[in-house]
Amino acid sequence: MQTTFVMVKPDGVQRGLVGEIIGRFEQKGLRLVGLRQLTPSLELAEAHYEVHNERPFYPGLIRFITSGPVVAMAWTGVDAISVARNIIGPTDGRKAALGTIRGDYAMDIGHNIIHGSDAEETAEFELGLWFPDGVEDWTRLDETWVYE
Ligand code: DAT
Ligand code: MG
Repeated sequence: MQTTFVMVKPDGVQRGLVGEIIGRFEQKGLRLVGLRQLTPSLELAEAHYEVHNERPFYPGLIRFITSGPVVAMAWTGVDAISVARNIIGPTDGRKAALGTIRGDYAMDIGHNIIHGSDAEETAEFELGLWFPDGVEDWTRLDETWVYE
């Protein structure tokens, strides 16, 4: 089992997609172990996107992600990191395949609705950052039907 960090960005919240997005992860069979809504502080945003701090789009990205509420989530499942990235789709909404969240709802590379951790170390770092008190482990009874 892996746990991954997923975040609905301010555009996804403002466009009323939170319920739809949570539903997709939930229906896939992932287990929701953390959920909070907040407007990220500058400090939190800069820590989250530290790897991109030399990129030309970085100032705009920080302005965007701190512009309003986001919905931060932790999802657990077998290979949860890559499963979540597949549900999310590639970065550029115009190129992302229909059926992915970005492919279905995004028209932009910056305003692309949602974030998902890209590797085990990243997931661990991001979960610690957004869920400093940890996440809540619980038993989702239908996992006996989700997994063989
Ligand atoms: P992803 O979110 O798919 O992991 P990433 O880690 O390469 O993509 O970039 C982080 C975010 O930065 C991305 O979701 C949107 C923004 N971004 C990336 N490349 C960009 C670009 N060329 N122009 C504007 N924003 C960009
Ligand atoms: Mg990334």
